[in-house]
Amino acid sequence: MIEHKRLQEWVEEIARMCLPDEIVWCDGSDREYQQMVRLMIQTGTAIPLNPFKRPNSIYIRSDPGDVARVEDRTFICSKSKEEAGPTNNWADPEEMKRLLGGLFKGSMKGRALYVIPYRMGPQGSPIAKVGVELTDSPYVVTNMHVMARVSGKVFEEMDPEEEFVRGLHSVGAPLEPGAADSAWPCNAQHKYICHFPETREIWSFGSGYGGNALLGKKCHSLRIASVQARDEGWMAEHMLILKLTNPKGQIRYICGAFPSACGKTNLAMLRFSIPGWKAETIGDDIAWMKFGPDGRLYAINPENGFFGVAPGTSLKSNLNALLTTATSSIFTNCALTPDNDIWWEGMTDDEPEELIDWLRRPWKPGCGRPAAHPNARFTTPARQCPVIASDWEDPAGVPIDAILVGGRRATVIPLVTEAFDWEHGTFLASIMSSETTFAAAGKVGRVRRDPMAMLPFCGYHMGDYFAHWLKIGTVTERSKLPKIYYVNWFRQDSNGKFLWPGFGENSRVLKWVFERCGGTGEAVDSPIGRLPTPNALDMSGLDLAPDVLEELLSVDVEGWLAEVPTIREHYEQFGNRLPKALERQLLLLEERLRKAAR
Ligand code: OXD
Ligand code: MN
Repeated sequence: MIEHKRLQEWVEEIARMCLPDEIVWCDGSDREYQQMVRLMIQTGTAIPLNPFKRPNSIYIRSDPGDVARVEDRTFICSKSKEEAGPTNNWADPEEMKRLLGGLFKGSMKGRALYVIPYRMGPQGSPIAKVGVELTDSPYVVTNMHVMARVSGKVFEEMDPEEEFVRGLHSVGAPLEPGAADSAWPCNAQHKYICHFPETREIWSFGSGYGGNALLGKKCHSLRIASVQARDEGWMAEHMLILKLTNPKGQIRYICGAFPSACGKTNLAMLRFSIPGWKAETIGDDIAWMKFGPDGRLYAINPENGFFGVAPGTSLKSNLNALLTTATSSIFTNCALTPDNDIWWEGMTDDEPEELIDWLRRPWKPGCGRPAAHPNARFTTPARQCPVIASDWEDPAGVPIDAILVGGRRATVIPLVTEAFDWEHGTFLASIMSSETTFAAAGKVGRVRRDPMAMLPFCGYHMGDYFAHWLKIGTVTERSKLPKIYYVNWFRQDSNGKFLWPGFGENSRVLKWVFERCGGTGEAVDSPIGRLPTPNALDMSGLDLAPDVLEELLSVDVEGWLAEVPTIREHYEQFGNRLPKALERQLLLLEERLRKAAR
């Protein structure tokens, strides 16, 4: 038990509601992790993988009705609907607590209540924050061990008066005495992922999967933290953090905001294709940034591991992720090989001759079904990544030189565009769009505007969030702000073929960004921002037809003009909370495009 009165009172209060058989205070030790693994093996939740192929690793299949984040069941329960804004589902906090109180009542019967104290961020970091998740799921305990820094000591290290985020989670499947448990207990019919931003609370019911259940991740580090960041003058963003070193040994740090399953983990672990350059990983999903004493923005990765989308992770797309997951990892909804290892679509060039698919059915190549669920995941410790940067746990964070934003767009958006300044960059980030993926339940492949890749993760009114970004741009000297770039690796030709090779070749864009940050790197003004001049990208060793590069770096004036009314429509939803500066940016863009069209 942790000696902290407010924490103890809260745990007792929740236990009176949920009626668990026992309360287990977690310490984050390896012994505890192994205990949870043994428990999951006993209950049929987990299968140990072949220790000669995948040491210390387990395989888990979820319920088919519980495979992704559920955005339509995710609520921001701020005091007023206005505060949650038009992009969030809102529910009155008192009514939601009443409704959830009914569901949580007795929901942990027959199970243990695990108290998971954790810190998001490195020890001793002024940017880090503490949280506690109460859960009845051993799967959540093991995943939280990997993804957060779980330890009772986090309370010793913090000021007793300091606030901590309180997360409550139940799979919503009480066990009657003597009843057999299911391999993946959940309550697929009654999922609620609820956030109470004013009181820094999260109540999640019914789902055991990923971002719905590992509350330190999306719920705490993005939805609640975005509100804390607004209140305290910092930034909580859905961004990877990458460290780049050039052949002279100069270092730059870059963040990147991309929607779910758009290659953030691949970019975060990319292998530079230009000799002499080095890319190293700081984080693959979330960045918390605060101003340092020198007026620059410093970022930490609040997480401790990677919860990556498995399908498509291959030698070509992400060798480093494969190496990271070679041991001590959790695999969910992948396929199982006859020798008890895992496989997923794209992992190897040749498909295995037989597998057991994620739904426990025999699988053969050509059977017409994917063997792994498209949102199958690996949970793996960041420290195992062969290219983790030596300073990834620097408590001070790393100074950010550039921010990339972008989505998955087949048309219109060029390979890379540099914003004229922070305000223009905020504008570009606020209109970024992407085709939807399997990371969230719902229709796949639809283009939606996903500002700053935060559409599912911003814990308050998106118009105010834009205003917060603009305010950040006024706090320090312009020269100290990161430069902002709008990128698109996913442009296609008329036959649906990708124009840009992507993956490691994205280094060519990163090199240009690096050079621009140092005052070199050629660029030319265009109506949408600054584009690399024809020779500015280092294309040595890459066989790309000059007309393809030209197309990738051209401004589709007609296409952009056609976007303007849709941007206006996107902006209209924010009403009078849309900052005037962004309205002005849209008018300026339209004016520049019309001039270019003449
Ligand atoms: C994730 C997501 O899991 O964005 O990182 O869905
Ligand atoms: Mn993400």
